[in-house]
Amino acid sequence: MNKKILITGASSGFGKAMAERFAADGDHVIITGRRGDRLIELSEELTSKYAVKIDLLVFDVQDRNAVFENLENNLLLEGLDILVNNAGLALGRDLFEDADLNDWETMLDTNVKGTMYVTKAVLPFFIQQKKGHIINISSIAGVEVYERGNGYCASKHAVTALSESMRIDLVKHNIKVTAIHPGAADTEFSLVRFKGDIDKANAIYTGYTPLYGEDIADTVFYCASLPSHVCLNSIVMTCTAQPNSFYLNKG
Ligand code: NDP
Ligand code: 8X3
Repeated sequence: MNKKILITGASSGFGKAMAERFAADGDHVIITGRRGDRLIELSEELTSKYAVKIDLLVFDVQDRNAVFENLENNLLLEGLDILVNNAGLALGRDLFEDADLNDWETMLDTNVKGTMYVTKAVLPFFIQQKKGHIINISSIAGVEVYERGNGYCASKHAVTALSESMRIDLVKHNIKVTAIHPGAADTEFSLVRFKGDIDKANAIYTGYTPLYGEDIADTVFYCASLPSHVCLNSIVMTCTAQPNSFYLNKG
């Protein structure tokens, strides 16, 4: 496609798979995250495999100053075609009354404020060039709630609301906004959610075939490949065994 794309949270999971999908297409990919060592490794791997330009920026999306220092007026972003707001996380799977306030704050700061800061910092490039595509990775948890999902579901419902709001406000600048809502996908997501408890994390993905990062990457790539007059506004995607946010057919 010969496009320039910025992907947040590319050191693992969906973001890493997206970086590879777009690099395989010959696109210029800018990858971001907090773990710089992983980004360097990915950048070297993709550059040697696909002979494409990969740039990396290391910052925490919760840190408003760091977001603007890295993105605002950064000439690397001139001619940017696509921003994927993917960086995010869940922490805890507790009943509302037991949930940790720090977990709630980290999820809201990362998933909601991170998406707002990054988009705001990148937006002047899209407005100036009168085109752009923002792809927000929300979740099925941003469409339906489930038991013990409280803070995470709230954060992803906010990402869904922001996506719809951005689509209305930014249409005059010819900016597309797509929200993707994946169900259970086997990445480091559950390991993070269960704070390193590998048995709990693995149990989430046993007894059925979940989504994988490549499935989300293919969907994002498809959305980004449509003609300029076509916008996929919202996509809910799950593995076949997951008919909704709280039911999984585990055989
Ligand atoms: P991973 O844990 O594998 O990847 C999360 C990515 O987000 C990492 O690259 C991580 O990088 C980055 N990230 C997290 N916090 C921050 C931060 N404060 N600043 C910058 N980057 C950050 O999970 P997934 O790939 O599964 O998750 C990607 C997105 O998809 C998330 O928004 C998640 O909520 C959403 N999602 C996941 C689903 C799933 O079942 N896996 C389903 C639906 C949606 P680093 O740690 O290096 O900063
Ligand atoms: C991640 C999917 O179902 O764990 O967003 O909330 S779920």
